Amino acid sequence: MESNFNRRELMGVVSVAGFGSLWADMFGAAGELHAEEGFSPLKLPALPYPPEALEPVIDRETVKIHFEKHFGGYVKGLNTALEKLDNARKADQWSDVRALSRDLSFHSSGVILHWIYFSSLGKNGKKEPTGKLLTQINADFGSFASFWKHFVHASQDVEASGWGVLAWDPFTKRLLVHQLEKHQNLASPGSYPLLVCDVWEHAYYLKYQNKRADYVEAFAKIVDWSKVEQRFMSIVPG
Ligand code: MN3
Repeated sequence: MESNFNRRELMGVVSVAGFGSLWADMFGAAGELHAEEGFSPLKLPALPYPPEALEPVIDRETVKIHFEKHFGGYVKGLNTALEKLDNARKADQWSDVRALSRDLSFHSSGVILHWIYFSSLGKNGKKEPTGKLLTQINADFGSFASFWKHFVHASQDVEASGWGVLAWDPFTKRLLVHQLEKHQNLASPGSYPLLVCDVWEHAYYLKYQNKRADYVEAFAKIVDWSKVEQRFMSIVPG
């Protein structure tokens, strides 16, 4: 069953229930990474709103460069890593397996996080969670206000480049706030990101320069909690 090998391999890195639908949402039918023969690369999906839609919190230019060049770069990097691993298997040549495994983790995590980031934002979205997600937030953090402080401080305080993440951990069955370094370090295996705040400088530097804290504070204005709730309900049924 050569035809889905790369997809299975990738899903092994990121898989929990629900990632399948995220992947289909992002890449559609092209998310089946292999055609019958040979390697079929993923294509950058479309930005789900015009690039100026998040102004004034995030300027048009930043959204455009971030989505097309940076997110696009991770899609390209993921394709390269998958293709090189494909070639390594065919040639039975394993001298680069450590570097390629690192590239696979870095770029696949970058792709998933960027899609969750861009598809969770909108200026006129739902400003706070309700329903089952709110109940879970209250159970795990005490209150929405207490959770949000934790998320903001974790995001502001990432060392160098990374992310603040609200994630569902299917093993402990609770919500966690993670502070990811780069895209993949300090995560819990199998935890599913629900809401992410990108604090790489490319996400805010044109408008906020070195004031990361101001960007993270303003981020609250563009989170669309209906998107976060949809994601939560898709992975925690019932
Ligand atoms: Mn980014």
